[in-house]
Amino acid sequence: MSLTDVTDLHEEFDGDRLPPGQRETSKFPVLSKGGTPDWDPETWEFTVSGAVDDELAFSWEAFRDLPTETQRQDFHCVTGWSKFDCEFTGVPFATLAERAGVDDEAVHVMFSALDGYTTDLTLEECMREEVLFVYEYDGEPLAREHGGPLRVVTPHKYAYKGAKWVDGVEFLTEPERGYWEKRGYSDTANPWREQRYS
Ligand SMILES: Nc1nc2c(c(=O)[nH]1)N[C@H]1C(S)=C(S)[C@@H](COP(=O)(O)O)O[C@H]1N2
Ligand SMILES: [Mo]
Repeated sequence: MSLTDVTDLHEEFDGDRLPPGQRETSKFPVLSKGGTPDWDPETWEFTVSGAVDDELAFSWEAFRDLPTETQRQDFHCVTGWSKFDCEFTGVPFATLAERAGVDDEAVHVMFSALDGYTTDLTLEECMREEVLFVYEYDGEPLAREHGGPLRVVTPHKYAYKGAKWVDGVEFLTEPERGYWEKRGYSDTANPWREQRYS
């Protein structure tokens, strides 16, 4: 199995591995706005929509046929904890973007999830290699409370930018704000710049 280590990405932001104001934890706390939503592998559908050439829809079975990558990543929660060396396996965002064919006018992305959560990022920030749709953690199926069957990871951002239970990604021609972004959390969310609030 090939493993890409992206735990050095803090160097790009001239920061320490532990971003300012964070403390390291070896636990993996659960942070959800509500409970863990139900999912049914028979009816679950993941959609790619908006400003693309071809809108896509995947069943759980079809999604599992997409090529995956495993990365070692750090995880930074805006509430102040960081977890180092998470091994995530999933499908790169860029792979799905390529398959759908993103329009030239697309500049922004909105992720949606089974619990009604949404979060947004610029297209450019999504196309980075470390943005993955993850379904395995440390070689095991991703736990339901951590977003299983499928979640997004964004180690270059605070973790609220990574939607758990993700079931849709929409390409937008203008920026829009997601759940926490509308409620005062930072749009840009760079941990090394301590962009916690807007
Ligand atoms: N669908 C969904 N995704 C979500 C959230 C949520 O409430 N719903 N919480 C976010 C927040 S604030 C954080 S810190 C991480 C927490 O992930 P974890 O519970 O696996 O630690 O998920 C993010 N993604
Ligand atoms: Mo968070």
